[in-house]
Amino acid sequence: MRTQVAIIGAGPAGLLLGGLLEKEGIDTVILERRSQDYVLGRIRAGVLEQGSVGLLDKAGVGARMHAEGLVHDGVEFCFDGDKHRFDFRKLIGRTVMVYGQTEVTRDLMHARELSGAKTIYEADNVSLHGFDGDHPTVRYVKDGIEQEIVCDYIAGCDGYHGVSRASVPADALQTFERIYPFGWLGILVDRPPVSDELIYAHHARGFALCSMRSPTRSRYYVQVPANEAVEAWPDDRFWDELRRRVDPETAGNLSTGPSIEKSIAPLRSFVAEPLRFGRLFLAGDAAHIVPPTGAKGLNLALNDVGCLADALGEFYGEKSEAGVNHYSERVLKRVWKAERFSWWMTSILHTFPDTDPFGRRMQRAEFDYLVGSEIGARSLAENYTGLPL
Ligand code: FAS
Ligand code: PHB
Repeated sequence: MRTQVAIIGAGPAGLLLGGLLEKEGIDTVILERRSQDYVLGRIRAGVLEQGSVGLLDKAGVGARMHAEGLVHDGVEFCFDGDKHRFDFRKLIGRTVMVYGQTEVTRDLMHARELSGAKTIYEADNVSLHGFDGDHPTVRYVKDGIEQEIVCDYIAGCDGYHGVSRASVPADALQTFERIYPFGWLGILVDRPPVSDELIYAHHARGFALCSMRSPTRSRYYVQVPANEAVEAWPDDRFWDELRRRVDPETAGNLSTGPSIEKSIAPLRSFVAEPLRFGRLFLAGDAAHIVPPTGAKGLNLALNDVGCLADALGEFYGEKSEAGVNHYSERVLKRVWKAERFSWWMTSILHTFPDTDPFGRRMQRAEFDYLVGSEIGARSLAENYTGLPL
């Protein structure tokens, strides 16, 4: 099989890249290890920056998002029971879109099916070859038969545990990592959200987040120890803990019910540098990971492939290599700023086992500063709604 760009991974990064390149008339094949249903079954991100909304519109998949997504003007922080709303629209004239990653993925999959572009699900043993030369190839096994794709470029959109970054010689890559001593236990429940907007809660017992997917479906998280087992958290224990970490009004308004999904996500900050190796590019979680506190993971992934699609469009359209040569440096500048914001949000909102009384006062002072300073609040708003692409 021959294609112009072979994309590894049918998560939001791979699917959006495929959609944007197809719009430019660039031929792609996506190889995905899992089944379509498995990919759709993952419950992950929920908040889109305006830049991400624009990229999904550019790919022609924004209709359902605009019809069903929830535009939010702000978020609330709750610190040991004291609540404060940050009004992004008033502070900097920007908003965010609440629309689950599952729905983004579903819309991208549907558009790709309609375009007729090739996606190979349940592709086993994917391996990358010759990307340090001009004729890279990708091999995989489908239904027990070994296949090969000859291409011009390979886009590694296969997430943190994917094969793409692992295919780069270790001495060609520098990585930066911080692993947090806790995880997020998340549940999905078909009950109305407790609040019109997200509530990020800091409490001595740990962080909690009240989010949503629609007016009838809510998403909640509580911070748990890093090695916690989800089996230790029956629904009743989750609801009791969530009530203890939010303010009394929110606790009293919670509409609880049986969880339809429950899982624990580890938290880490991670960046690989650079993001280009000859004819191989890394994008999305294959390139970087942020703790979900700043709602940046999905948005960074979408921005990466927006840049990569522009670069490849220049290569094929204008025969210019400027974009592909600049991709890594351009993307990493914005990635590191989002890494900083995600680390900062995580640092002020979570309880760390080694935080002493002084450290807890510093966390409270961060909150009090944001509440009392319009400049501080505008900085929060600028980062949360997304720095310029
Ligand atoms: P993905 O991991 O989504 O997709 C990679 C795809 O590549 C997968 O479908 C995988 O099956 C496939 N793949 C892997 N190895 C392969 C191989 N060898 N061959 C072929 N295919 C292969 N972000 C937020 O903003 N907010 C959140 O609340 C949030 N919660 C998260 C919870 C969890 C448990 C995780 C893991 C991440 C969370 N994230 C969150 C971040 C998440 O949304 C990612 O940023 C987003 O999925 C990135 O998309 P991709 O880069 O496409 O990677
Ligand atoms: C979610 O709704 O899943 C969500 C929202 C905001 C975050 C993280 C997760 O910061």
